[in-house]
Amino acid sequence: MLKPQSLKLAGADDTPDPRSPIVVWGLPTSAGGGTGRLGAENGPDELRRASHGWNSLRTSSGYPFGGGGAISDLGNLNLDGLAGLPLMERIERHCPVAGWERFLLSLGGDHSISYAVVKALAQSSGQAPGLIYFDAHPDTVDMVDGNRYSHAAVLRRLVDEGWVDPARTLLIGIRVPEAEEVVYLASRQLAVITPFDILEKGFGHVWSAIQQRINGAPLYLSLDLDVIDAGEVPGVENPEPAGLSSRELLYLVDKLAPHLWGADIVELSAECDPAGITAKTAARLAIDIVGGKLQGLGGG
Ligand SMILES: [Mn+2]
Repeated sequence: MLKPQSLKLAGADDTPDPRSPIVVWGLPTSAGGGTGRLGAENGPDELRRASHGWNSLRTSSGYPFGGGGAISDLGNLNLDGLAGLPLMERIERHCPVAGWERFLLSLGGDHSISYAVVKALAQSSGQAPGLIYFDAHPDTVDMVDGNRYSHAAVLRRLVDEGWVDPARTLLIGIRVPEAEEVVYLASRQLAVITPFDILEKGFGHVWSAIQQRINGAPLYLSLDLDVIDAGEVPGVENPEPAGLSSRELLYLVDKLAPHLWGADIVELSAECDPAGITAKTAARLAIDIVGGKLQGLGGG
């Protein structure tokens, strides 16, 4: 069901081994979207392709890595024709990492995939992670057109079903919540940092809020590319103005990466990315995540 392929994330070993400290897989679907532009099903391969745009691999803060068998890209899971609950169940069933025993980077796909991945990891370990959620949207509507597993409902499902720890959850970059989402976020006391908060309080404030959630239990990063300003990333399903710059996001992700236990990068829609800039930005984020994690593990 998992199709190994010749196109791999830069730095990944030629021969994938699911027991590697860092495991990468692609979840090519746009079935959880549908409120805007599509194309997220090509996201995993477009990100992989863009990751080969540099001659040598180093994180944004300069840590060099690559080779040595530490990173395995297992390919894409076939999700053709699936939507809603059956789509989630397919992802959960084939999740290549049990518990938090090794680092899993999932390449979306629209944001709905995060529900299935986080649920699979939390369920198999019995440990609900803290969650750093970079997104323009809080993804906490109850359902979209009857779909409870829409990309706009993913965080609400994770919180309500207990697959993440709400006290260790932090939303960053939120700027266009729906009315029902404002009510929901307050009712669950979920912490939100908006781009205007960042403007007023600076990045020291954001980093200390992140640091409060690093301690102890597992910490998961879910990274919706639309957290970045629409002017920098046209290739997402729902681009929004007034977002973070890629420089700001890479700064935070580079610092955060060594502390992570799992991550995803979602919503890359190559069809709306004529100059390939969104794919290149997504690739840099992936490089900072796996490179920073390797640095944290003391290898590479
Ligand atoms: Mn999202």
